[in-house]
Amino acid sequence: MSSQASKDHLEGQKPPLLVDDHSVATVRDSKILVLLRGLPGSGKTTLAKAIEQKYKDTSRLISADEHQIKPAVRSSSGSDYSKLDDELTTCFEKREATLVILDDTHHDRERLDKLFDMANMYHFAVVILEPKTPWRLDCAQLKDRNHWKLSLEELKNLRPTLEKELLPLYFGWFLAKRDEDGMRKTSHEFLEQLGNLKAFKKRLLPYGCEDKQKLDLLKYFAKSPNILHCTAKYCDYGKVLGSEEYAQQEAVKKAYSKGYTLHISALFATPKTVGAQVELQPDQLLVWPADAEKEVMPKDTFPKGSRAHITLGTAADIQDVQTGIDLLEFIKLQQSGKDGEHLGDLTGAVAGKVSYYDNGMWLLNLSRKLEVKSIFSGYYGKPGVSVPLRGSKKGILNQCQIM
Ligand code: 2AM
Repeated sequence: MSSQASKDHLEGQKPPLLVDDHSVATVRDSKILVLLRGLPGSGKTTLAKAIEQKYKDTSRLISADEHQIKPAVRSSSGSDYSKLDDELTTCFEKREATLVILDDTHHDRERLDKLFDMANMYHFAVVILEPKTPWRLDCAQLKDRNHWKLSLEELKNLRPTLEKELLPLYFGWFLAKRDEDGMRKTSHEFLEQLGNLKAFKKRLLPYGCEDKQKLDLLKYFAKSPNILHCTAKYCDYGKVLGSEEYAQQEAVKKAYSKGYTLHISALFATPKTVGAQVELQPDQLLVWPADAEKEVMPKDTFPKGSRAHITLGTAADIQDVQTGIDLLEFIKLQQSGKDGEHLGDLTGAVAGKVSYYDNGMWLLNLSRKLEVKSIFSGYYGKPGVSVPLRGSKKGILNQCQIM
């Protein structure tokens, strides 16, 4: 290999958030917790320091080594971590950094669960990075490389906990903080203007309200995802058939931690969900699963990417997954030649044509597409514990008021 080719090869092994300008700009606008993961001596610290250097002004590197936490099977959930966790909590609470990098083996599931909980609580998206060094799983080499002087035996004990990839609840594009705030405002504006539309006020029955009542759509859609995102592949931590294969795809590996701009062409509201339609670009379609549409509507045929959306809110007792199903219902009607009835126009940030499709289905075709920055990553969280949502059941009380 020529020296240039070898340099290119090494650059190609670095995660996008380190080498790709658009990704760097997106990370700067996001709140991200980077977890380095791997055996001692595998190259985590080198990678962690490179990321810290790249984001000097906005990052904070916290290292288990500096807290004298020796990597060992089942040692990680004990009190060794109390000082590190204090540092991490202070960093989150005092907003000391928008990119927090944790350098540790991260081999212990219990420890990871605790970190995922903390990331959720402070609205940080999680990115898990592993060094790509050729010796990362080679215990014989690692024995001489790790500064903890772990024996071959100790390394071999740790290895099984780290050689299997950690699969998320789902992979997807997570909106950068600044664009997420903007998107939430846009969603409020849409619901407010839609709720005030004369035509909407005349068609309240599907929303469980009588005519002459006022429906507060912001209260009706009180639940909203913790971090707005466009799901690419739902894995349920590996329980969903094909999720391991998905994670192994070269395109998915390349996309992980990369910044993407999502194009939003329409907003929609149904009695169950409110969402944004995402028009996936060719590079985004590379990580879109071939069966994403069939997964929820097996009998119908849609162009690849039709289900791509951002859930903005859901009504009481409705699961997020419903938003993509609702979007496909609109597309199905459009495919059958029913384009909806043009019943009004919205203005300002949500300028566009409003169409009504029966059964309380409203679609706003935006005059100007919205563009939001996002990072492709996974949502991890604790298995068996539902994803934290903003809003609560209480929020949907009094959703209808007599005018
Ligand atoms: P969403 O993408 O429509 O918001 C956790 O449930 C997340 O995974 C949600 O964001 C959810 O919906 C998404 N998701 C995608 N497919 C799913 C499925 N088959 N079951 C549950 N959730 C799914």
